[in-house]
Amino acid sequence: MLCKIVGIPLQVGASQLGCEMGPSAIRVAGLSDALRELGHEVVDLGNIAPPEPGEQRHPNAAVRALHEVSGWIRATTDAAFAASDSGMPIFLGGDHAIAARTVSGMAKRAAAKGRPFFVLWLDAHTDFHTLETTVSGNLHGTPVAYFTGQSGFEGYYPDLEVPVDPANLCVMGIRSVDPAERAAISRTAATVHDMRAIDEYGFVSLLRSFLERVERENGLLHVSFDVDFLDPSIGPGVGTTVPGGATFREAHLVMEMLHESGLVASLDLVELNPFLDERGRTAQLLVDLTASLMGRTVLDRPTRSY
Ligand code: HAR
Ligand code: MN
Ligand code: MN
Repeated sequence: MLCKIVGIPLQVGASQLGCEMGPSAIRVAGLSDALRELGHEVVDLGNIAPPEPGEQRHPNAAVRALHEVSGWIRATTDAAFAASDSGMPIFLGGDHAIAARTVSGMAKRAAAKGRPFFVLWLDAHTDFHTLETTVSGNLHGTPVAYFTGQSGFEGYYPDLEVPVDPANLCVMGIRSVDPAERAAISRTAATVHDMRAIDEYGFVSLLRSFLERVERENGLLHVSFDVDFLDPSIGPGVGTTVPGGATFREAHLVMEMLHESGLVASLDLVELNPFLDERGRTAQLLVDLTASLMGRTVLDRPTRSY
């Protein structure tokens, strides 16, 4: 597989600065070498250039860094669409606001190929705020609402070319949802597995049924991996830790199942904040998880064994 690495060092979508160092830390932790060891070809396309400075205000006075975030989003869509012409793009964040457009760039790619598009969102948070409902004003809490075509982004974020059908969205790992997001996402057809559901049914059965659907419909799958999906005890390098996240083995199992499915077309690795990390261990774990997603196994197993 040809892997295309694209860095998107946006940080002002989060309240705690530092995500702009995320792409560097993931590179330093050895992503390219890990992929090459698995037999993949790797092209590092470098980082997307930052947008022009400026300012834009929103009636919701809480909203922070709107011009900068929307500028990055604008720059990212084209990059995501272009990078996905062949091979598998791996987008290195940057805070999760970048997924507003990695996802919509990939949705555009799927539409160009005439394939249905699916998103697996691995996160402690649903990121389903609009510019009106966000209370913190941190725009990394908005990408899912944006790319599924919720209203309230018009004139602020770039016009959405191909919205993602919420019915094709599966969100896993959830344990922190604001009241407005909770109400809004429950009005959609999105599949949302909070940690309670995962405790009860396990990742395997919940993920398997989603992957079976993607396969049945010959879909293209984008995986958006927020570091805070992980339990803080194994992934401390993120500004928004929430207790009760995925364990080391659960996270690896998810990645291993994704590999076996053969369905993943693109990946985001977001929210890594190297300033908060402990001697690079979260960056290293992200590289190891990506290696699992790309085929690293403990022993040989028959493929598509799920
Ligand atoms: N819902 C909260 C807010 O809007 C927290 C959002 C945090 N988002 C991320 N990415 N860290 O998932 O402020
Ligand atoms: Mn997120
Ligand atoms: Mn999160």
